[in-house]
Amino acid sequence: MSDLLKKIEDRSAKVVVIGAGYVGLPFAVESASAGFETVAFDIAKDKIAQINEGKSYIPDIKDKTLAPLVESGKLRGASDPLVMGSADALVICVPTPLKKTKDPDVSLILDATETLLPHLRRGQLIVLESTVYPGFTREILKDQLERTGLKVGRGLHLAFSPERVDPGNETFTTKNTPKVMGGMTPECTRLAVKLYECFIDNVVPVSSCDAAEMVKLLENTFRAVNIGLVNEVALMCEKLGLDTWEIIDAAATKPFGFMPFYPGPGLGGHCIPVDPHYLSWKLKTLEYNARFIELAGEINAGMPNVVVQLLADALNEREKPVKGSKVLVLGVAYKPNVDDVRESPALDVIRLLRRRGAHVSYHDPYVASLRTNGETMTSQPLESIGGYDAVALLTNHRCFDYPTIAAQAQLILDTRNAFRMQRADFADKIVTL
Ligand code: SAJ
Repeated sequence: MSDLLKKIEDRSAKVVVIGAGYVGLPFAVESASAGFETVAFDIAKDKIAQINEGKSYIPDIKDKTLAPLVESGKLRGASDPLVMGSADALVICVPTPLKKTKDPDVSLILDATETLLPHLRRGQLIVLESTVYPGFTREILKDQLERTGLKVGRGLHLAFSPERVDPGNETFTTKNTPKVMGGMTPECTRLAVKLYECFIDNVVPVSSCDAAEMVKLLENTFRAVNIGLVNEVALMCEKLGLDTWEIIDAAATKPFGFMPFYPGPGLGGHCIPVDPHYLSWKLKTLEYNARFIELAGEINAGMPNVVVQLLADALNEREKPVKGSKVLVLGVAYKPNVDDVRESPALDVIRLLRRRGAHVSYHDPYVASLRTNGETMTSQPLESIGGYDAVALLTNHRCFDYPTIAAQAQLILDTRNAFRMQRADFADKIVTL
């Protein structure tokens, strides 16, 4: 039995998670909870300090879960790369955004690996969790690791496992969400599966790193393309004079062969708008044009314009130009009940409304302030909602008092059918996407 396998089985293996964000910290907590001495490594010293004080900065991880692990010594934060040398397993969980050119930005993975190289040693297992394009682990990461003279598959073990963390999801956690794992060799896969099975309920081996990378991209491309489809259905229903939400709700009664998605003001977050472009970029290098991804991207990216035009038409019906109108954007987070504004379509809607001369404010209880177009906006109180010429509901947070807002607002553009219960009583002032 390999030394690493023995250390996994007797829980004496040391685990280092590189990147203590919304993926890495929950992973580190599960690893430490399973009995492994675990280090959450991050270059952000404030995160490390909070971890070592038992203070979580990730909403899904409570202090009462983190603190005992830190007190017991099972989990600690570190920013000194020296910790990597004593690790038996290193799990890389750093962000992989897009560049402004819509090309993949894998620089944080490359930087993390450069930091690791001087400490890399025979017998270690490296698992990459950051979303990448198919072939990255095999073509790029493997070569980078082998610059040390060590060989993957001969003493060094390398695998890819797509992250499936859904921030705010209280049903599916790191522990109970099935985890796909693909290694560079069958032995790499076996060791990585063995480690992950110690603290994740269901680990699903696949044939290679490339396969595991593609699984992730299929999952999120599936969402982006279906959201693009349903946004186009909304545009069709508008032309046909049909109620999009009625159509979708009725279609969703089909107990098989259908999965509802819902139109909205656009596509936000750091996964769905990004991941499909990793796939289309890679296919372009193979002279293949991923048309569904491109078309869905166009439709989704066009939704902020659709929303602004609907609002302009509704104001026009009331003989009010957009220019000079006071508009309150209700909800700026990229999806309900979260505080994350990354890629939020609200940012585009605010920019487009301002370009048309509207005076735009926002209210979002999850987002106290917002940097947009070089200025800082702050969330405005709802008390004066009747003073706005229009309210644009972009994010349907659970906490909003929809009946009161419907009663007090002059005009509402509802892009999420959040006012479904108020539409009949206020049909004269609620316009729904
Ligand atoms: N959106 C729509 N209509 C829909 C669904 C989403 O307009 O029917 C919009 C949302 O408002 C948001 C964007 O799309 O702006 C993305 O929404 P999302 O529900 O996909 O949420 P994310 O970005 O947090 O996606 C994550 C993903 N998780 C991982 O990549 C590990 C995704 O795979 C999950 O399916 C998703 O969470 C989830 O189900 O919550």
